[in-house]
Amino acid sequence: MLLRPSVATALMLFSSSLWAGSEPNLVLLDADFNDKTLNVLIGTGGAIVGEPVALSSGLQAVVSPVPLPTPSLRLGQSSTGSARFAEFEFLGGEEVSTGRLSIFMVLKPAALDRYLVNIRETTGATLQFANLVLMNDGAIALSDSNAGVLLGATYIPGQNLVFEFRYDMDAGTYDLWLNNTLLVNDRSHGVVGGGIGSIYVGLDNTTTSQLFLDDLSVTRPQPTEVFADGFE
Ligand SMILES: [Ca+2]
Ligand SMILES: [Ca+2]
Repeated sequence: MLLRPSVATALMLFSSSLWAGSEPNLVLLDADFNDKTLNVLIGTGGAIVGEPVALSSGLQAVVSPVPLPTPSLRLGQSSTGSARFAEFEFLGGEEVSTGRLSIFMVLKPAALDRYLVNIRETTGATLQFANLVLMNDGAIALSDSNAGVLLGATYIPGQNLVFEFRYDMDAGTYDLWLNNTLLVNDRSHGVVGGGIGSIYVGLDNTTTSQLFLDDLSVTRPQPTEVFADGFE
């Protein structure tokens, strides 16, 4: 324990020296919906206010006091026929093409149905950094620019699904965690060039049920976290 203050000081110095000059935003998005008006359609003010930048026409994206412990975003649609999404971007419209990036979210599906999470560039949605599909048989599929796989995990209605995508943009790979279990390690996303700047969370064209989204956050993991691992 006596070493802790000096370690902490070293970490602070390490961190501040590494970031000196550029000082990038460490938190690019933090959407927890806790300060939003309940039971009305979410606004589209963007990351600065923890809101999406756009909602597909016909998507019902309402801030709900239940069923998660704090307010969350309930995604539903009144008719099938189109896949519909809430689109989130990062502070300042930033697109991340180097370093590390963590994308964290909590999903709670109301029933077995088809729910989608797409990770894309800032403007447009052609660079497939990830396509996550919760399928209507409870299976979970993942693809990107490379061929898809069925993950070794399933979901059940009402379950809290804590997903975290951890990208290494320099290596062109990512890890995917679900409820603290590593599902995919160092998978190549296959995208050449470009960067990550948007997250689409939504419902497929056949989906009739609802998906709750909370605690969507995008961060650059701090070098101190990597550094600290060496002392454990
Ligand atoms: Ca919340
Ligand atoms: Ca890894």
